[in-house]
Amino acid sequence: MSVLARLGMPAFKAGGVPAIADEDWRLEVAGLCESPAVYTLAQVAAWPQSQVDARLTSVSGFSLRALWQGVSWPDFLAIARPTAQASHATFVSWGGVYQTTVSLADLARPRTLLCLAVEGQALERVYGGPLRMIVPCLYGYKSAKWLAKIVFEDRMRGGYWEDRGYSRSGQIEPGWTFDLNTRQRRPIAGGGEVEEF
Ligand SMILES: Nc1nc2c(c(=O)[nH]1)N[C@H]1C(S)=C(S)[C@@H](COP(=O)(O)O)O[C@H]1N2
Ligand SMILES: [Mo]
Repeated sequence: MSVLARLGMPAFKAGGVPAIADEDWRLEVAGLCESPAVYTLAQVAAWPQSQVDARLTSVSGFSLRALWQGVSWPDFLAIARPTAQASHATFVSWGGVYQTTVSLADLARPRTLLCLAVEGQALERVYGGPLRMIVPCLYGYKSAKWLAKIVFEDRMRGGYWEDRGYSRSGQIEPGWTFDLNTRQRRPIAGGGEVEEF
């Protein structure tokens, strides 16, 4: 059982949990970039691997800090090579129902990760395995699970939750979060990643 399951992290699955074997998984990189391509999971796992210690903060009121492992956003950018026109990236989950767009400026903040594992264990399917985004500076709905496609674009777009009323920026607002690590309700300053605990 992963740390996520052990700490009781809720598992959101808007758009459904895809039923696809890891061998059949593909990550498509498209849009305004020099190297559009389709990669297998083995190829993604062979890219440089990093680890980030970061808190994922949901707008729905919970958050969890963990050690996430995978490909850092800067390492991914070196592979995809977005053009000068690209200002945003759209993350599409397997099946195409769930998607979300993030500015490249926000993605450039520390600890953005294409995540394959948590604390040494492959991500469980229910938590977005085999591949998900971790964008700790924004609300969790910007961290697409079951990542199938990354499209570089020149503008912000709507998305699954954005079209249902959440902000397109995904900016974390000042307020409260239930910290699953300590099982305490704690105040958060907002304005970026929750780093204070
Ligand atoms: N494909 C997909 N990605 C998703 C979601 C979802 O429902 N489907 N939920 C989002 C929301 S609202 C949050 S807070 C995080 C939560 O991750 P978790 O379900 O692993 O806790 O995933 C995000 N990514
Ligand atoms: Mo969320």
